[in-house]
Amino acid sequence: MTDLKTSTGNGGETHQQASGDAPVLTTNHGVPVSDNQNSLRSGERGPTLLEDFVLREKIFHFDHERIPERIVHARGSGAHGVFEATDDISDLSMAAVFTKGEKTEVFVRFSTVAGGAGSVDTPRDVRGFAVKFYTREGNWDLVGNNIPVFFIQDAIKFPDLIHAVKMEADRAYPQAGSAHDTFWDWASLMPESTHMQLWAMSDRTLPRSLRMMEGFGVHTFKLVNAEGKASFVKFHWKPRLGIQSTIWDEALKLQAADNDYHRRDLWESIDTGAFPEWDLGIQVFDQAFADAQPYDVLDATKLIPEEDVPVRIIGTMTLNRNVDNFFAETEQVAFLPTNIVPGVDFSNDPLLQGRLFSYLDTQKSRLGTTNFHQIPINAPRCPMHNFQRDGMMQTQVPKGRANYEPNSLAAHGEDGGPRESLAGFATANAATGPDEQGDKLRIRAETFADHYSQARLFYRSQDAHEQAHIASSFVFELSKVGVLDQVPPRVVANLRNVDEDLAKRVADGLGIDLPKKAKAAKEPIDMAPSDALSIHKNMKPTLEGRSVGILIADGTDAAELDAVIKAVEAEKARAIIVAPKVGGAKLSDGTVRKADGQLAGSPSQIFDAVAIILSDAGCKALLKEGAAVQFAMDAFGHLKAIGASAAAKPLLDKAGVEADAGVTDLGKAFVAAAKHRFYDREPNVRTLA
Ligand code: HDE
Repeated sequence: MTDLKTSTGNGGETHQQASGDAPVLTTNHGVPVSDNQNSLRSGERGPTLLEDFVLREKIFHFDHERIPERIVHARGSGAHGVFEATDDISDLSMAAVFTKGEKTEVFVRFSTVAGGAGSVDTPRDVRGFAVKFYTREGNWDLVGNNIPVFFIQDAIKFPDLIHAVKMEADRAYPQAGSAHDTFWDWASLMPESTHMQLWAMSDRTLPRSLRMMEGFGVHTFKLVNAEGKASFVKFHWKPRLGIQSTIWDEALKLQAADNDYHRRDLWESIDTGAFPEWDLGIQVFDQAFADAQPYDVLDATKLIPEEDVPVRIIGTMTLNRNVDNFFAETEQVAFLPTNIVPGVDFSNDPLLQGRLFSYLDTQKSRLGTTNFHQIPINAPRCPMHNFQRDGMMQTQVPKGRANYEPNSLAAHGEDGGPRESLAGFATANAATGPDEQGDKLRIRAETFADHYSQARLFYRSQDAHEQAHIASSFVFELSKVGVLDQVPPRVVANLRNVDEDLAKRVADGLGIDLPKKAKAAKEPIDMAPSDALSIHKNMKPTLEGRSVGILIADGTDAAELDAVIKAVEAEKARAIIVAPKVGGAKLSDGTVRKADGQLAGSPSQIFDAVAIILSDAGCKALLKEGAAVQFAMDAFGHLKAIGASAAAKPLLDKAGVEADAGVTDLGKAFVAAAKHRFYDREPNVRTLA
């Protein structure tokens, strides 16, 4: 128990002196500190002394608290958890992490890509989905994204992509968004980015929650079994809560309402025991399948439709513990695609091959030392021995003389150090294809030349609402292109190769003439649409893990309120009470019900559905409250269910809420409606491209 005695110093400041079990405050070198309020000075009003090592150490350490932020994926949120293998795949991989029933500790970091560490959580952006498995055979890092394809085919283009998308070099804006000149200038000149552009312009880049996103390893990897037989594999994470996204206007308003919307949502879910879960799935295929496809499986701008190779679920990941310290864990975690274990191997995907260099290199720059693997969050949980020595911030103290190998020190009774083992990678480098070597060339295979067929596949697999969102996003983003008039037509010229209707809608939305179709390096083909690529076709009608905002005011019926709370909680959702004053509202039965949020700071965009429970007098008072009108108006505009008491009708009318399937009374119909979004309402509330 901390037991602190408080005394007051000359200036009236508080001194807390340790006694009992409270630890003594010390310097970094263990010297007790008697006074943490006053620096050492010559006389009461004299100069501060250079010899004050307590002051100097404290300020010195503070001055160096920041480390370079990640060049990409700087803004992230992390959590600990466990992965449990649920299927036997020993015929495919010898990795211990996949042994049925095996539980492996994991650390996950989700991130946006373009923004800085202090940027907001909800811009339109790809999300990183990086998982470190601390397996008993060493760390395996699956460093993926929430989109299964990437903008480029070759790592050599990555610096250009990132320079173009991040804030512009001279003016240092915009922060965290692609809606600006340089990104679209670059993208319009890179037809290979078209497929990913379509994903980026879809609602995939507006996740409702990190807990409701899919994750993808993106590249083709290999699994290798104990006989050395290799198979190709793509990794998928499927969220147990279903995929769900917000819509653009909602995402924009979320930025204003809560910069930390996703970070807070992840933290609070874990904190309240609603642990986020994903199933790990694999698509496994062989060289014969790869050879038969109209795309190259080594091309990271391509996916493999789940209808062609079904996703087989092989395990479940549960995030069950928040970090103890953001910096020590989430900031210092270092993911390395080079971290693989026996039984998992790389393919020759040229994007993956480039990543294998980049991540190791960047950690040295970010964390300052080649010994970053010793930081607790990065250290393997299994034993680790080798002959690497010294370096900055070395924390291990190896004993003896064995820092080289081979050696015969053991013959003299000395510790000779570790030795190689065939349990390692002897069999893991099994080749999969016949053409894995050849002449030294800077060249791209002809099989990488089709940049449009899968973009078309993606677009045509979406429902009508999703297509309208994609077209509208292109219009929005290209409308933000300033002086570079040549850029929007160039994007639309590319889109004509994807889908003529999409191109027309974008041109029309921009108010420009339809440009000539861009010349395709290879004519696109029509692939069979894949339902797995649509969010809407895969949404789960559920309230689990969601939240319902309940707007009340003085006079709200207590029984009605309690019934809604009970019904919402029965669905494993959170019921959050919003009132004009955070102290609460005086209900019909005379009791005061405390609010979870004040109306002005709890707009409806932070909830999945809203209930508005008002008395006649309460409603009358709220009619003059802009935030209350906006609460209803935005819930309607963001296609959410609205359950309202009869007395709340004037507020709904003022907010322009029209009767439809999503506007209900407070009974069972409300909870049923709250499990959905009402996309059919959208044409009534906004014009989409
Ligand atoms: Fe990354 N990427 N990347 N990336 N990436 C980084 O590594 C890089 C790529 C991804 O939460 C950096 O530690 C290159 C694809 C995630 O800490 C850096 C290329 C995919 C994270 C880097 C790619 C990703 C990163 C910056 C092209 C999806 C955040 C800080 C060849 C499969 C990990 C760091 C975390 C981070 C380089 C392309 C995912 C600079 C050169 C494709 C999730 O090393």
